[in-house]
Amino acid sequence: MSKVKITETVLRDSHQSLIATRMTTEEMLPIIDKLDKVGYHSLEAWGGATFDSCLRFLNEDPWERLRKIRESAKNTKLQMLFRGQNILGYRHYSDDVVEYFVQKSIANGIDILRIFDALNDARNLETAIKATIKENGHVQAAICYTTDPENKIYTTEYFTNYAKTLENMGAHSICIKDMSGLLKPYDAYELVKALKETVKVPIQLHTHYTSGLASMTLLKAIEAGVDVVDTAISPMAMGTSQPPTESLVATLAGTEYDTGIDLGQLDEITKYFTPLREKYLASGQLDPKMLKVDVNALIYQVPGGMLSNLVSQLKQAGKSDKLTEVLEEVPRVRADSGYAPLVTPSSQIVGTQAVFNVIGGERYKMVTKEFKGLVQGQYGKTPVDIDPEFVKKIIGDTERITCRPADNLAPELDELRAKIPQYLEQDEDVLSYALFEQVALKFFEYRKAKKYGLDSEADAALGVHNA
Ligand SMILES: [Mn+2]
Repeated sequence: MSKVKITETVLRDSHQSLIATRMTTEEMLPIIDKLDKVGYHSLEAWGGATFDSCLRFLNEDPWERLRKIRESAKNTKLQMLFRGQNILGYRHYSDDVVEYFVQKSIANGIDILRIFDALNDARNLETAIKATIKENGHVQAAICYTTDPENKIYTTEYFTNYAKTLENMGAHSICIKDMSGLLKPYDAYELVKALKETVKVPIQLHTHYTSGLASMTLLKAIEAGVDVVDTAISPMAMGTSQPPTESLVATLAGTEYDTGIDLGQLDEITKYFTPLREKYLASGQLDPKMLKVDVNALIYQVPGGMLSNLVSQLKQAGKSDKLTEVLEEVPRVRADSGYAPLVTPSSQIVGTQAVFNVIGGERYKMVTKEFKGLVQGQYGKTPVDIDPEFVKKIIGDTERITCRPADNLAPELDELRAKIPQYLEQDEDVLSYALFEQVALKFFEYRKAKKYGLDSEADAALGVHNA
């Protein structure tokens, strides 16, 4: 049995899950050298939320962050999360934007791209996979893990079939992406065993501690032969984040799964992040509520983040008493609309429609634009076909999209560049603009003001961002 390898998430998912992605580059840089010496399989360092947060809240250039991390992490692979044809955004982009984004990510320091699609529609991964292979990057194709109440759709066979498809498309490894902490230990054992029998490439497991299962789930997955697991250094672990790195390393030490990682070295990293955790707690950025075990995800099969969205939508509408009704409506809306895994953006689309169905007094009396898009096929093919009568009820005679949605999109890059010549200071700027238009423009303004020493304007821009 080979050693288990570890991906450390402290630079990406752990602070995304615990402190709304607010860790700054300045807070990261002093510890990169030590992280680099541990012997991790990889450092997860980049993704949609970190990119967005850099521009929107931190007045940082996300590309600059990546280059700085790369500079101090000379030995360890850097990994990012990539939403297939959505890149790091919320809509489908044309192929030329996807290809250019992949090229620039790798040129600036990314080694491994973890690529997924919210509907597990393999066609939405095609372009990103091809581009990554072309740039000599590592394609980690991810399966969004989810469940259905009767275990009829998301069966072991569903996942092994999808993994086989992804391997045939050129994936160098497969990730089970359990974004909501739904994967239970014995199910993980069975799933990993089945995947190991189906595909030849390494299997990695990503989960969240939210429902309190994650450390047990990793252990059972390891016993089933998983190759790599995601963990977070303990001050930034547990709650809605990943299981703690140190505990797993200690658990496996001296066994056939020994990670080879030295606990003493990890302790130095723990010591670095402990005062930062205290700082986040004191400032309120880290809410102790995020740290408690939340079994709602298992009861209602909705992710923790989605649950808090539903609560706040109902509160805004003055209908907080309707939460139970909404939670009962979510699985019905999900069933009506093709049983998508609940992850960005499908979780928001299904959740909001469930809220409308309950507070509107009549189901589908009000239908959101995004829900119509999901039913129409704008996001790709849903895991289960939608009943034609329901389709007609929601989109009338509008034609459905059955091809890969990006096949309908003309190249966008040149047009995007032509819109903002005055702001382009590096090749990558057009990509920041493509993904987060207004937010990127505000950042470009801030950067310009700062560069030319217009301090008052720079401060004003900072104020707007933090509002
Ligand atoms: Mn995650």
